[in-house]
Amino acid sequence: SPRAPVVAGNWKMNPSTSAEAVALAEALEAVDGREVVVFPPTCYLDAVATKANKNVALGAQDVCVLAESGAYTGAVSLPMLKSMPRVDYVLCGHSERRSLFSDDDDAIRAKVRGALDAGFAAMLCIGETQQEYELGVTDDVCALQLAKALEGVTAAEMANIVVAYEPVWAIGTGLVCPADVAQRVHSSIRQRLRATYDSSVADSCRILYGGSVNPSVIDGLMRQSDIDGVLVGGASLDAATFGQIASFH
Ligand code: G2H
Repeated sequence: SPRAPVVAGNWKMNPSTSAEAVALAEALEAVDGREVVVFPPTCYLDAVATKANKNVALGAQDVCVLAESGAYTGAVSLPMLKSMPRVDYVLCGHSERRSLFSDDDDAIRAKVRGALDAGFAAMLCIGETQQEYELGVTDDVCALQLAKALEGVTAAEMANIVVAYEPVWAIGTGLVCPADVAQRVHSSIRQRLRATYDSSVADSCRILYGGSVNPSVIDGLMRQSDIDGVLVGGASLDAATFGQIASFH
């Protein structure tokens, strides 16, 4: 594929201490020809930036776009992230943000817009629930989430968007979406990008798979023509395991 593969690690609300976060950061390895990215908790970003291999990119798991500063207790703004060293990405629309923190389509669109305007790349997560999967509406759900989050995003700005397809039923469950099923959805997402934008946007946009990715399934996933990388949760918390995933064949 003409697209540089991305192997991203979403640490979620882990590890429990900054000492462990630093140890994990120090153990991260870059891999030639692959973009390795990690999303640590925001409170560890500075320490991770200091310790991590310079060829590993960093991202924030979330951002508050209500204001740049002010009375927003607990929130971290885009300028704050911008002032941190080495932060390139903002994760937007993760299913845990959607389900546990009430991030709706409008909020996600605002975060994507804010991230792009502030000069970050946005990694946009979309994906259907188990019920939607069983109803056979996966493509429609993904198309709608994609359309809403990317409303107003231009073809030129699409260079700074990475899409992550994460079927909710495969997240943290150990149930990996079969590679051929994921390929079919990725192809449908790329088709949507082609219809909304053009072939050049569709052919250059990286579409990652996420959901219980582990070393035993990575090669099968990466052999699919429309799977351009992975977003790894649980398995990214062990540097050796994450390194194995990043060194897929
Ligand atoms: C999906 C994924 C990372 P896990 O949320 O974003 O997590 O690999 O633990 O299923």
